[in-house]
Amino acid sequence: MSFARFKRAKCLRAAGSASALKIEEQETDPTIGVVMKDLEFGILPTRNIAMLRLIAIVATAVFAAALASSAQAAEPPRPNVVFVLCDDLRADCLGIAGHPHLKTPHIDRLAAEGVYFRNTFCTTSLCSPSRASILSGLYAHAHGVKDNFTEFPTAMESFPLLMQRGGYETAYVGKWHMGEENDERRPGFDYFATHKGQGKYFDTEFNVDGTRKVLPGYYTHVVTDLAIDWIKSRDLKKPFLMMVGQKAPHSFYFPEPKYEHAFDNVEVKYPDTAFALEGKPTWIKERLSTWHGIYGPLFEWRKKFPDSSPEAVKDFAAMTRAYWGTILSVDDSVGRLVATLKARGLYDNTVFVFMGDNGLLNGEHGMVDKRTMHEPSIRIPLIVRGPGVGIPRRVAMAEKVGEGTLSRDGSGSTRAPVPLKVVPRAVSTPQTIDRQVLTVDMAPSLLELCGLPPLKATHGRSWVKLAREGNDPAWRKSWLYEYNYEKQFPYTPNVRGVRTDDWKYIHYPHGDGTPDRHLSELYDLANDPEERKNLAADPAQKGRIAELQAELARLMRETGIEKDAMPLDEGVKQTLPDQKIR
Ligand SMILES: [Ca+2]
Repeated sequence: MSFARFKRAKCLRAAGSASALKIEEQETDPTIGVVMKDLEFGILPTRNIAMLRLIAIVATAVFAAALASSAQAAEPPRPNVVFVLCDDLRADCLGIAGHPHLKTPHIDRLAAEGVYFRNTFCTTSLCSPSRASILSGLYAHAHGVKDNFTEFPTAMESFPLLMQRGGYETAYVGKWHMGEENDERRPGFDYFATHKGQGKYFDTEFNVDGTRKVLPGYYTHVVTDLAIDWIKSRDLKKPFLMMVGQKAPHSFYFPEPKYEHAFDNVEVKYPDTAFALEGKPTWIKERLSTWHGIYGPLFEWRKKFPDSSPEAVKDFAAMTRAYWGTILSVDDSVGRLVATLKARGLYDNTVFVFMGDNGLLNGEHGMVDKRTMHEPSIRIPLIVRGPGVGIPRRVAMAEKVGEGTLSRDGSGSTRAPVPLKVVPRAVSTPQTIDRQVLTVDMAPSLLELCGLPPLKATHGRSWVKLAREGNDPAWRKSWLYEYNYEKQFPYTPNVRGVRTDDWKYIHYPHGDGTPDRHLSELYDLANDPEERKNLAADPAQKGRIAELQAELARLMRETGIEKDAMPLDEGVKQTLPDQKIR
């Protein structure tokens, strides 16, 4: 778009003692994804109209030059991708999600400048299966990583592999966690820096692209350093993909020293739902004192267990504060990555993804950990910022004038506006998507954003149209959840369920084809988002349950389940898991 295409540009004198500088434009330029409508510099509280005009001329010239520069490129370069994948990050543990105590300004800013997918879910709430679904776009029953001990199949397609084939330089740093004992490079990546198993919050031994060494320091910053070093070493002839696998905020929770006491003054209680177990399946009550229950050891925050006394909540509070503390470092890491991209002029052509692999129960229904199909376990954060993402929005100028900042609401300084500096930038108005987005949607979406061919097979759908237009009437209205009983963690049965926009039906197959031995669960999510009242035994819901069972069967067929193979449910056990795999 050239300056000549501006339909109107004019200075308006606002009423009263203040003046407003305004440029109006009704056209949209799809190449830059910006609606140039009603650009407003804000209220300038000065009497110097000559200076106003000077500002107008310089501001519009600078902005027009920026637009012309965008238009001159025959084809926009393919975007880089920076993908931060957190481990066990609850969807509500971000400032943008309205958390009452956690401040995450860097992550919030990504959301403010991009798209915030407020209803994103994992299809299996367990680290390795979910990570494999993010990479491959497939359900666990199809990619085969059904537990935390299975490698991602080397021959399986993934979005990094297709990006590498499509001319991207690809890198992975941090927690991979598919294959406990393997820290070698995986297919699809030109550079790989990971470690065996879970890694540690301090001083983890990494295999940095073939060289094993202990990298001293706090994990979150160590992997950020690795990522930044790699980004800085690009010659930029090729676009790149940098995936950062954070360990945080996975258990056991150790914040870095500066955040160790960040939440000491916050009172933490068990959530109300921990005590509202009437009408719930018996296995949920059996779980209370186990490794995954609120009266159990709480990832070693409680030394004497089980303890159901009211005062034992102090251990739960300490655990929760530590969990939150690790998230503050993740936000710092995002800030450093963004600063690096900006300093190298890469930010605006980089798709920045911030995501979690699965949710986490923090006391809800008396549970800690994940694996179940309850909301805190399946909800994950997803924020995407970058070219091709987000509907065109109103854009404003932010500009420093003298010692005061002009602002759109007129709250800037009243001092004389010298010297002049004008910088075009996007205004921060979060674009929130409410449709149900899944882990399996990531791979098809990123490939579309990068202009690459799709996966041969996927259970996911690209959300690019959703992200660009704000809605997609043909978007899914229901989806399948699956989890398989683990002998190593015998605290959750087999789970099969369906979630629609408003309802959730969960059942717990025994694993040998015989009738269920656990009560199923039915929740009216629109009226009971905290899943307090299980309606599965309500005779009035018989018809609805039949409908949801039919939908579950349809989704299983759609995702290629002919015979639903799963382990035998050996019941909830009070034994602790093996020390090596905790
Ligand atoms: Ca995880």
